Amino acid sequence: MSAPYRLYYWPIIPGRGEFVRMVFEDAAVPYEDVGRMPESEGGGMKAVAAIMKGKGEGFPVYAPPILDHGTVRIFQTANICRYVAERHGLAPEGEGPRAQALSLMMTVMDVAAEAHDTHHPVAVSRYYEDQKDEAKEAATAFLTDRLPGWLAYFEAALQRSEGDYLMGRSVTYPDLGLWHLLEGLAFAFPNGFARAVADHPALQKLHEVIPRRPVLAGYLESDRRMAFNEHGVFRHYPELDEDG
Ligand SMILES: N[C@@H](CCC(=O)N[C@@H](CS)C(=O)NCC(=O)O)C(=O)O
Repeated sequence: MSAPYRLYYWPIIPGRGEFVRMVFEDAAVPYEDVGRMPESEGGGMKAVAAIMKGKGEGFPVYAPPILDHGTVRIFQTANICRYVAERHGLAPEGEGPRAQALSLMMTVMDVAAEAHDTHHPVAVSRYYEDQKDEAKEAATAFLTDRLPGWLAYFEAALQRSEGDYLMGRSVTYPDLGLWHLLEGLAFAFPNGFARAVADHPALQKLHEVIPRRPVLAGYLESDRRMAFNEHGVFRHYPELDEDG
């Protein structure tokens, strides 16, 4: 029997951990969500904190999400998604396409990081309430100057693909990541996102079809899927949205 997958991520937010869950869930691969397990079973926040920032035994990892798989311990969201997807049929075949898929996933995570920084433009270590004015400025710049370009890029990537998905006719992990990114942006900036995505038919189609995938649909409708909230990467502060 192969070693279990153990995902370490904060239990109270979907956050970056959700990009990894999307891959496990779509591939119907069992995994232990350690941060969401009881402390009595070795889970919870403490278990996550115990191995981050180079603590704990073995390969030093920095920030969650972190994945343990037997003797393999890795971090960085895009890299974890790649690792799982390549083992479970959600990555393209061949070295070149696999490297391209990783480029796409890393770009998804770049946009997620910029979306996060709209509510924490001064310092991640300080409260949103202490940087609200700067956050408004950053969110306006993100929605005006940055988001249109990111979405136009992904639209072009989908249009140029030989199929309906980023890497061709089959869903691969960057499609799942892009879908979750679109969900997060729609939650955080309902007005700004609706305007930005309006003239991007391929993105709209991807946004519609991914949640219809039979296995994934079961997860998305279940209470295992955590709702977005005001602690995670994507936060809805109405005052930061367009016309907010
Ligand atoms: N580039 C990393 C960023 C990881 C990250 O920022 N993780 C957050 C949670 S989403 C965290 O807990 N960071 C702790 C810290 O930086 O101190 C990735 O994509 O995984």
